[in-house]
Amino acid sequence: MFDPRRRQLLKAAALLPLAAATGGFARAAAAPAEARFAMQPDRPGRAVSPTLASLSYETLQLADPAFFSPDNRELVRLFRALNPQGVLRIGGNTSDYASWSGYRGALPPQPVHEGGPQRPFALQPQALEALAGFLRATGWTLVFGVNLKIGVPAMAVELARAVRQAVGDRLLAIQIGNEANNYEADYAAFDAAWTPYAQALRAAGLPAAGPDTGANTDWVIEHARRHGDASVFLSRHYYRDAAPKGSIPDLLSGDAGFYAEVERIVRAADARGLPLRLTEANSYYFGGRDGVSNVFASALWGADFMLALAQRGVAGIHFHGGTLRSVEASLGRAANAAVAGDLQDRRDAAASRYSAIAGDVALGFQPRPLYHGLQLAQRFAGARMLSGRLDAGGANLTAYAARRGDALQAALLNKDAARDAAVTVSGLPAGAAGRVMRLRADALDSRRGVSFAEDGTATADAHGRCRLALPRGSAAWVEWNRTA
Ligand code: BDP
Repeated sequence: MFDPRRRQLLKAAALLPLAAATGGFARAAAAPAEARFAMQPDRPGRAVSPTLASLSYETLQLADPAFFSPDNRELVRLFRALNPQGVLRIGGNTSDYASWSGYRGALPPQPVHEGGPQRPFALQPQALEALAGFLRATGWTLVFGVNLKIGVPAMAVELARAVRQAVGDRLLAIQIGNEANNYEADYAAFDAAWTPYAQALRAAGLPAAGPDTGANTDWVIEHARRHGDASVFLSRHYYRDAAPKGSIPDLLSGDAGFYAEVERIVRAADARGLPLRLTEANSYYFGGRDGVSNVFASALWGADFMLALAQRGVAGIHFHGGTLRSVEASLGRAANAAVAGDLQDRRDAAASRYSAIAGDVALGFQPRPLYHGLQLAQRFAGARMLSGRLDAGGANLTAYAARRGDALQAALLNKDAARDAAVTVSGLPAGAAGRVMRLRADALDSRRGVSFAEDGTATADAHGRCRLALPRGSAAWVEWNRTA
């Protein structure tokens, strides 16, 4: 069994004598692991959706129409560079506090969180217009969540109509309620509240998806059974744990239990011919963990998580983020963003801790470490996953393989804090020329200096084998073409 705490201790012990000699930082610790990854090109798996790398933001982010706007060029560029066909999900806790400014009917008073900024707000038409321009500029489509908590289907449908009028066929689906498992007693109560909304949306010709539950696999399966015929996709959320429990070893230890749940949902989704999307996901809820969610370890986690799920048939994963203010408000907390430091530090501080993109409208935007991990996994978009057998040689490694046309590709992730590895990949065409890109940083806890960039070539030998060095805390993506 992987014992992260012991690894950390071993690493610390091994580094002590070296640290002095190398000015405090040393790469080599435990003996390098010899790993083998046998790709099986004759055993194809799932096709990877082009919409795999997707993002999620709070509805409250729309309170500033300058955020999701075609004029917000830096954000447009970062979205496009991540995925030219991504899906933006607008929702989160604040979607269940949002109303439509154009609605003229009566609204019941909504609960205001004691002492915090989690309070009702009205969406303005300018925000939807700007959002439409942002979607056109990025090429992204939209999943939009409406307020279930308030219990007024008529208001929600007017808002949904306004969204569709603004964004047209870029609207993929409307979702009803955010993590209703937190406020409805059970699935039956949720379904009773949800159904009048769904009927009103359908009558207006608007597409629906759901159930957008927090962590209830059973709800998703029951929802597929009852409403699968009228759904665009099935959805649930994922966070590994609560922020106070977060740590780098915990994050990098994988989540086999969740993968098994996903397999259950995908069976139900397949039976209905529906895609499954994780419409909100990230490392640790309660806004993410500083020093974990926003450092290089999160990039390795994000890439591994995406590929593990793509292999199991998940069509898209919406990493939640946005400004610190919007996410803290979703939790009923005020944001304390004032920070000294250079522009990079200030952008970092202005963003929620788990956001893949840091910054705000005033300061501009920059990628977080996680962003580069998503870029690596997104290289599999449009390819077909292949089976592969990994012998990790005792290190904390994962590996994925895929085929796109004639080319084979692999992602090799060394999530081990202590062990460098060498991986022998087999199953390649003899002599195939491989192009290597590496995801790396100085250390797992680096906030800066993360890159995902070209790093030379790796050519298969006459037996179709290729050996690659994979330093601890790094990943490689390689694409081999048939002709050398
Ligand atoms: C999710 C909510 C989202 C929060 C997030 C968190 O949908 O609004 O921001 O948790 O706790 O459950 O970080």
